[in-house]
Amino acid sequence: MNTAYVALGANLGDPAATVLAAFAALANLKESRVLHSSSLYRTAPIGITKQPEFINAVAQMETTLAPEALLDELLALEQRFGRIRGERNGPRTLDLDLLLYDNLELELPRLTLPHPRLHLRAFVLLPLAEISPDLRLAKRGTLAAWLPAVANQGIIRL
Ligand code: PH2
Ligand code: MG
Ligand code: MG
Repeated sequence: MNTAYVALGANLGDPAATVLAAFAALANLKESRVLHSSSLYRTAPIGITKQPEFINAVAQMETTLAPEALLDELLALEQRFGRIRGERNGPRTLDLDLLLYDNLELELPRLTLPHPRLHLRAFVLLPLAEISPDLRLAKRGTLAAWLPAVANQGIIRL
């Protein structure tokens, strides 16, 4: 068994309902189960700031799928939820990002682990810290050490 963390994000349609439905879909993924789901967070858009607020959350999963197989399942779920890939970092009905997979460090064209920006984003760090406060990141130390750096990013736990 392997432990994987998945970030959920949505800012089109009914984002809160989508993220809750996505948690349920993750729980039904083959060879996998959800161990912990974070609260939902309402978050200010990072990057392209002129787009609707996001709902974000994080799931801790247990899986026997290999990292790329899990990624394929996540991308298929995005499609099932009606994701249309438009502008990079633009609005989306559902974004599922693989954040961490055990302590694996991986650099593939389509998958970098740990997720290269996770420690810079309150919308990932806060839900992650909620469900796994003692987590350490490969080469980046504790989650807690990164929290002050994102304190000015607008985020509300719902
Ligand atoms: N995702 C992005 C870019 N910006 N901002 C927030 N608040 N939440 C996101 O999930 C998000 C973002 C690219 O995936
Ligand atoms: Mg993303
Ligand atoms: Mg993504």
